[in-house]
Amino acid sequence: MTHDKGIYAGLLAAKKHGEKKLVVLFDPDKLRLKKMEQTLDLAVECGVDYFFIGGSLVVNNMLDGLLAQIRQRCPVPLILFPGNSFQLSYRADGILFLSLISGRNPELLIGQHVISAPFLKMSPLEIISTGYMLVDGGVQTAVQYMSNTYPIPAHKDDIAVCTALAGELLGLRMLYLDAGSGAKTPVSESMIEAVSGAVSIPLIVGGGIRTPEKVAANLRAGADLIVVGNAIEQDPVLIREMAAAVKDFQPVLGNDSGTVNG
Ligand code: 1GP
Repeated sequence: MTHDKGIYAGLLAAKKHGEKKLVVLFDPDKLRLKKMEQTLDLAVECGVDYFFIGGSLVVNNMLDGLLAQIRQRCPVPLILFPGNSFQLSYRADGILFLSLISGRNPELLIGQHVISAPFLKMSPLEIISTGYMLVDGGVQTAVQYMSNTYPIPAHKDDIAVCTALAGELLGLRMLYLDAGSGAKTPVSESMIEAVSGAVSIPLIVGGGIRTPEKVAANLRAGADLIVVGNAIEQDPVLIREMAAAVKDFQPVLGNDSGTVNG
């Protein structure tokens, strides 16, 4: 049976106290062993909060192996971020049970969920239903092609807000605003601010984030979790700066007013 491992409860508590989270995304198809070990060690050293594991197209059958390798080396919670219903494993701690609410592809709104539900119901994973909102990032990303959906236009904050509201009202427990891996233009601060002001569930933001300045700007705009994949994969040492940007934003200890440093 599915387990509550406290991941979501932790995220809700963090949101309540204004604490922000840094997530590193690993795509099992892009494994480079040496960089991987360096990345894991840096993630532990810098206090990365979660790892997301997944990709639009996992072709190398390395998911279990990758999860085992990470687990052996570090204690950071592992959350599946599956591109399809083949990317499931009991070796993770939790899973984003994604509904692609920015799109109109019924397979990704409910079809794949029906297929994976019996597996997930029996699994030890903590299941966190998440409204996934793909936003135009200036290039056609893998997720856009593979999902056969249109992203939300980058400047249509109102569409993003209405989509997010619908997701929250449907009972989804988190929202993920994603410009897609390798996006040229990440999600704008204006869209993040509009969405975070409209809903009260935790907001994940990712896609094309390459600098600590953009991390800080997204947090100021209201993102609760920041996901970085490509940039860290290319230069693992960037974790230090990204983590420092998140840390700068944490609430001042002992201050109940929610004041932040950032
Ligand atoms: C993609 O949000 C993630 O789904 C991360 O994107 O690889 O561009 O950081 P990047």
